[in-house]
Amino acid sequence: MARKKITLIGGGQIGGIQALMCAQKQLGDVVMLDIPEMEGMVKGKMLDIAESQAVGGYDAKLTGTSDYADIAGSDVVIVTAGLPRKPGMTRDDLLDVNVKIISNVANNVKKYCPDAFCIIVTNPLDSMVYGFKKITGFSKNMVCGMAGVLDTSRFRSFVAMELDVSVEDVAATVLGGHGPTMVPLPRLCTVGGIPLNEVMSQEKIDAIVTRTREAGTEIVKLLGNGSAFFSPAASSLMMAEAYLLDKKSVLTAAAYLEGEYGIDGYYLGVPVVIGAGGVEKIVEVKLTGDEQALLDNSLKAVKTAVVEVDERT
Ligand code: TXD
Repeated sequence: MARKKITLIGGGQIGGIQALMCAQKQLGDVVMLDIPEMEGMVKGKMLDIAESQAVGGYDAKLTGTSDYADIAGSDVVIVTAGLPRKPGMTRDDLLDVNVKIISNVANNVKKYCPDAFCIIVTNPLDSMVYGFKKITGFSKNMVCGMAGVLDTSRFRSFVAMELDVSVEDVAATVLGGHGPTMVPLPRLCTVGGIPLNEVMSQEKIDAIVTRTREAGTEIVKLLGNGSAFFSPAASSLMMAEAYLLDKKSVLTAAAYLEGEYGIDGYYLGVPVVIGAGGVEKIVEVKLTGDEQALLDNSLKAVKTAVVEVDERT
């Protein structure tokens, strides 16, 4: 069987870790594309990873480029092209610059790999994935955004840290837009099958919900120059792997909604099944009135950004 081809558009902090993880997981050959000014940087990164393969014991062809012709025939495209946040910035502050970048990327992906499963990572996430789908015209099952896997991973990590238990035993779901209005659902969190509120006080649960909503900002403040990259890289690769290996994974992703959760025509983080068909299914959880109100509030924030994307695309 021929190797799969994975294209990473944007070879910065997240792109570099994604490339390393793709190689280590032997998901396929990897092309990393960046702007012409960064061609040396991406060629250098890919050569560096290639030179680690003899020690790591994995094989992949790794290409750094600024030429879109090199992405032709990709099975998966992951987009991180764009500016990251600096301390004091919100994700929406990136919209103006990043929507131009996403438009350029979308036009090229449409031209060179119209059959790829596309995972958008660039912020502000929910409006950037909306813009990408609008420009490419790709079907909704083949375009999704990565945020929920990361937000859920953060929530699970904080629960595991607090209880001093294996994070593998913590299951959770975080819905909504990727920003401070996201909707962690402690009601659906379990620790080894036991509901969270049986093993943790409400006060501590509330603190974890707040920390999860601000987790990206916490990292931005600590790093001082850029945003999280290890966990976003791992999270986006989990989605790529679900598609390439037809895992039918149940995870939270920004998916295009057409009536689900009472929302129509927007991308928002909801539980989905990802397999060989891309986003094969949107899982509809029955929410309480309060939870639905929080989701609607999160949509409001996303809608504001989408209006701006619509004006610019
Ligand atoms: O959960 C999530 N979705 C996220 C999203 C979590 C963390 C960070 N998230 C966002 O990902 C972040 O706010 C940024 O918008 C992206 C990428 O973050 P990263 O930390 O990797 O940023 P870098 O290191 O600045 O890398 C961006 C690269 C850089 O090399 C640029 O030269 C390149 O993008 N770039 C482009 N590549 C291709 N084409 C164009 N037009 C282009 N413009 C810039």
